[in-house]
Amino acid sequence: MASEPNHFNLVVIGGGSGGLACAKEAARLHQKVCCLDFVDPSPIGTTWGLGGTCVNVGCIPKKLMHQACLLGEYAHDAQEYGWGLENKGHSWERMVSGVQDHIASLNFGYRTALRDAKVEYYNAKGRFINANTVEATKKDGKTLSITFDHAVIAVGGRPKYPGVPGDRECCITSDDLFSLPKAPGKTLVVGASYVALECAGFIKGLGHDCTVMARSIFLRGFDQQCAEQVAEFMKVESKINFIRGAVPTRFEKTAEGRVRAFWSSGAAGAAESSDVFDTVLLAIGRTAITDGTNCEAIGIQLDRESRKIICPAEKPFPGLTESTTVPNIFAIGDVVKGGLELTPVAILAGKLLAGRLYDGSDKRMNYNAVATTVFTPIEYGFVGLSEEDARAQYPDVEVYHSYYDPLELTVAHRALGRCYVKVIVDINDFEKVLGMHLVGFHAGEIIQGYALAFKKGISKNDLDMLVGIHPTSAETFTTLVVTKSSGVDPKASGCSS
Ligand code: FAD
Ligand code: NA7
Repeated sequence: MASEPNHFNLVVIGGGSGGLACAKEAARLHQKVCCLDFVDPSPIGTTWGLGGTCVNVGCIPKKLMHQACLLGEYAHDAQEYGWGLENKGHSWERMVSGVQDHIASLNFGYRTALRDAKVEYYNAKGRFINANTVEATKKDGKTLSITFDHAVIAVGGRPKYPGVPGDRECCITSDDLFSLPKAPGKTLVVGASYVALECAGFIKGLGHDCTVMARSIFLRGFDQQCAEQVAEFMKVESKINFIRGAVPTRFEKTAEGRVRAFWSSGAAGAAESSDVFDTVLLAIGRTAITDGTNCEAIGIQLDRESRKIICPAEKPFPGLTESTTVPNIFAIGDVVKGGLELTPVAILAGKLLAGRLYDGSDKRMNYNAVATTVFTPIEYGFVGLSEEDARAQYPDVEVYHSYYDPLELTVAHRALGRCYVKVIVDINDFEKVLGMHLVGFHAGEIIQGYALAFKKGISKNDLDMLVGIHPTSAETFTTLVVTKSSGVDPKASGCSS
């Protein structure tokens, strides 16, 4: 069979973070591999190249625009440090052009990498016909039948719309924001999680009036003390407006081409409020785009609400797997129910799966203790449990914490009293560290370093015995003495003692 032109050992549906990693690794292990990638345009017509969400409409443009926002802050700091800088404002168009040029170079790099790896790539949408056949439909409507021994579903997700009148006609999502041809202007961001707060942060930081509409808590699932600190910073220091306890009810285009947004508390009969915005960004979560693959029809079980793939445990291993309910078809990345919507998770899961299928490896993805960072105007990085989860899972928990002022910001007199670290420990297990959290600057870089130690298993004493690098923000983890239970004020106090 393997010699037939349209038969492959492995077909990967989805050329994003996970799919590309899995396809390249399988090809490196001498398999005949095909990768299909296709992007349906957003309701306003935005589309993009090979590489998936992270490269085109996720991590990469988001971090670059966050950097653009930080540079504005640094320009302010620079003046306090004596630099004579003239602030001529920010050009959205110039930033978008630079960001999109970089993305185009990455798209090209991915195509070249697939060619070099000898992975057959089709810019085509994959749809299962049966458990060994996929139909690939190209942009021009031409179809190709492809058969396979194994398939991997790595189709990721797309932003949700709330389903209220005018949402698709009047609003944009993160799929559109990073290539928006002109500056967003006065913006309403609907949603209060990761994507909503990050986008609101850089939109405001680049000089645009910005309002966040939160229907309930900030950063659901994250440590709530830290989440509140991030939101407080955005409100007080970044001067972002917040509407809490509200959901949009409808959107209308005005005669001037702006958008009137209506909202209420969501309760039946609740009064509506409204305001006019240049841009409304919906960031209310994502839906897995598994329906386009017809996978349910061939026996793959999906979660009804999220459309994510249910991956049953692989005996004798407990926990999350990449196996679907069809034995020769697997799932990785954002489509896995109960997984983590993070690029490095999709990549490692894809590589490890290829190793298990084609190299006799037994290495499995560990979805626990994955470090991450929210790139809001004050960043929030963590690894391990939130304080809420630690207290729910362990009977005796202590929290060591401290506010700190990064030295660099003291001369600039900026954001003082806002940076915070906390370490959560299990009192009954020699103060084993259960979670490490940092609200501050360069949080991603700092937490990435500590994440390895955390994964290996450390105690509070290990942190105390670690000699810090002075003067850094990261060293605050090595000097924590104030416990929450003591009630002592954890405010910053100059050089760490
Ligand atoms: P994707 O990268 O989404 O790739 C799936 C690909 O499959 C897409 O190209 C899609 O068009 C294609 N496809 C879909 N259906 C078909 C089909 N039927 N046939 C062929 N192709 C198909 N993660 C981080 O780790 N750090 C961050 O800072 C971060 N920031 C983010 C910011 C934003 C705004 C967003 C939206 C996400 C962010 N993420 C971040 C999450 C990260 O982008 C995803 O976790 C990651 O891209 C998931 O990879 P994947 O391979 O599962 O899917
Ligand atoms: P999340 O993490 O699913 O969060 C969705 C947010 O949107 C959350 O604040 C929700 O509030 C809110 N929401 C959901 N539905 C609505 C409606 N109908 N109206 C108003 N607000 C709503 O999604 P993100 O897009 O932030 O992140 C998804 C992943 O992408 C994330 O894990 C990153 O890795 C990348 P709630 O808390 O439910 O009240």
